Amino acid sequence: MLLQAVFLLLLHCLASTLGQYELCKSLVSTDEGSVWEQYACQPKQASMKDHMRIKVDPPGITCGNPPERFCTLENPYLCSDECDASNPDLAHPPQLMQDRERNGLLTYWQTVTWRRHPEPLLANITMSWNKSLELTDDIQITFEYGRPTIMIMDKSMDNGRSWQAYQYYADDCIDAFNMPPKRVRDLLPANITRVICTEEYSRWVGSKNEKNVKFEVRARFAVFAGSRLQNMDSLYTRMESMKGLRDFFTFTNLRLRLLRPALGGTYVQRDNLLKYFYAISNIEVPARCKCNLHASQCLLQEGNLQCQCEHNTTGQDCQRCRKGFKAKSWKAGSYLPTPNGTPNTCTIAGSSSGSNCECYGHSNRCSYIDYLNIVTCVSCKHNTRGQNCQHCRLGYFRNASAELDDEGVCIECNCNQMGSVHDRCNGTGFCQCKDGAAGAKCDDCLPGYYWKQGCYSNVCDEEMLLCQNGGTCYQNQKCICPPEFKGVLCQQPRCEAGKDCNAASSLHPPTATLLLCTLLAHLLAMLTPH
Ligand SMILES: *[C@@H]1O[C@H](CO)[C@@H](O)[C@H](O)[C@H]1NC(C)=O
Ligand SMILES: *[C@@H]1O[C@H](CO)[C@@H](O)[C@H](O)[C@H]1NC(C)=O
Ligand SMILES: *[C@@H]1O[C@H](CO)[C@@H](O)[C@H](O)[C@H]1NC(C)=O
Ligand SMILES: *[C@@H]1O[C@H](CO)[C@@H](O)[C@H](O)[C@H]1NC(C)=O
Ligand SMILES: *[C@@H]1O[C@H](CO)[C@@H](O)[C@H](O)[C@H]1NC(C)=O
Ligand SMILES: *[C@@H]1O[C@H](CO)[C@@H](O)[C@H](O)[C@H]1NC(C)=O
Ligand SMILES: [Ca+2]
Repeated sequence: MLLQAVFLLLLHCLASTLGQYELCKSLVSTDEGSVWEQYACQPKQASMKDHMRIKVDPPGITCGNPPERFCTLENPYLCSDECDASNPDLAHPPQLMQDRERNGLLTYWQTVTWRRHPEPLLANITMSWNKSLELTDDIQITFEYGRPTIMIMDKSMDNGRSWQAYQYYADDCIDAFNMPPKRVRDLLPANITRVICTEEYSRWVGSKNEKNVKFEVRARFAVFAGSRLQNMDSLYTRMESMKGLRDFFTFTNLRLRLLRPALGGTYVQRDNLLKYFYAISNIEVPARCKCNLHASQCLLQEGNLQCQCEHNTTGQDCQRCRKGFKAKSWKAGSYLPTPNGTPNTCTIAGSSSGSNCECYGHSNRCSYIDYLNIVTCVSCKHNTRGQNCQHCRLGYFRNASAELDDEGVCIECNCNQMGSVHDRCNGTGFCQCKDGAAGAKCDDCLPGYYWKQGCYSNVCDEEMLLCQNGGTCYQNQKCICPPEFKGVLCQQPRCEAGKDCNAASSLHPPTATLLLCTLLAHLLAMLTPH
């Protein structure tokens, strides 16, 4: 008991001197010797601008090629400044947004001027890391010569395959985006992950007074952790419990869409378009690598950030268990219970709780079945089943290129409902087809059949089952006959031989009358007593 108390105290000291979750494991001595204790851990915050790749679009948007003059909003008639890409002293290439400025020398990327007005002056800045990151403080973009009056920040969480809006910026949110203006500090806790439009960073206050545009992270954290972030435990607890909160701060790429430059607080003055352009001197992105609480270090390896995974995990984000450590399925570490969290370590296959039940990482639980005297995995995930989660569920088949412990080991059969007998398939994914259906998934028809929510044999075609008497075959389903013919293949004339068939269309009223008369005659015959 005492030992435990001392140990906990020690841990607490460590946690408070190191900052929270900075330690993945430590060697502690117990009565049985030294053992590793494991804790939830995460890398420190870093300045991610050092690792970002910047791309600027469209290609000709950077100024200086050809060289051009520009003026400033504050000094609109002194247009002596020059941008020249071929002169290092006068060039403003994109990398000046992420350099480390020395000796107070301001360096910035700059675009061409708005000579083409009224065509909009548009520029995209795409920042990529090829790594999941989590924001730890405000993103801050520093604009020289005025902040844009309309701008969107986007983010991607899948290395640029899909994008979503992160925040809208405008001097008039209704006018630019038809969104009511909001400030982060006014958001309710439940609305903290909302994508808002803000006017705080777009209004004209003079280009030297306020240069920064922020994406506010600190103010969002403060909603849970207090104004001085004094209660981080409360934030970490929310990170675990509030849906979408952690993902809100997670990204792999950011994109700035600059839609309208600073205007100096007035309308565009067409007689001097050389004072309108974008210039960015710095983009600060304070974040940490997302390592799923399984690493305290994140290092550059072959040009890419990589979590240094502990807890027997692996992958760029420690998002998998290492080979041979898949007795349970992988889980992210947890911030709870504070202050040290839960590591959710991957354990060696076959060693889980001494029961020797291998579930290939598809289940966390085993259960002993008394009357069979076996231990079996419970609730196999990833569409597996069986005592060791070693089979695929019905309707799934084994992925030949995946190991048994791969999450993608079972592939859905995907049998076509109309074309197949049932939704099961054989070991190579072939479904069992109904008559006339074909293909691995039974979504095709054999020759001589046509598809109409299943396969049906052709009524007509261009070879054997020809429509006759000038009829045309409609999608193998029926013959469209000329008016004088009927029958499946239009083989039958509408009127029998010997009858008067001259006026096919005027035939109907007399026929109907005839029919009525015949009926009446029959009726009369039935009613008449003999
Ligand atoms: C900026 O990116 C958006 C979204 O992909 C795209 O629609 C737009 O055309 C891009 N603008 C420029 C100037 O490349
Ligand atoms: C992104 O990172 C992964 C994992 O480190 C690496 O395999 C891949 O080559 C990287 N892609 C680029 C474009 O650098
Ligand atoms: C918060 O979200 C609710 C809808 O979930 C919305 O009705 C309300 O206006 C929002 N409040 C603020 C301050 O954004
Ligand atoms: C794997 O995790 C166990 C604890 O479950 C630990 O004792 C062992 O050192 C780890 N192995 C490696 C190679 O990290
Ligand atoms: C089969 O497994 C491989 C290896 O894990 C994986 O890359 C692939 O996506 C899987 N195929 C399907 C259809 O899930
Ligand atoms: C599945 O069925 C297809 C088509 O009938 C056949 O070619 C394949 O060999 C079968 N695979 C297995 C594992 O039975
Ligand atoms: Ca700079």
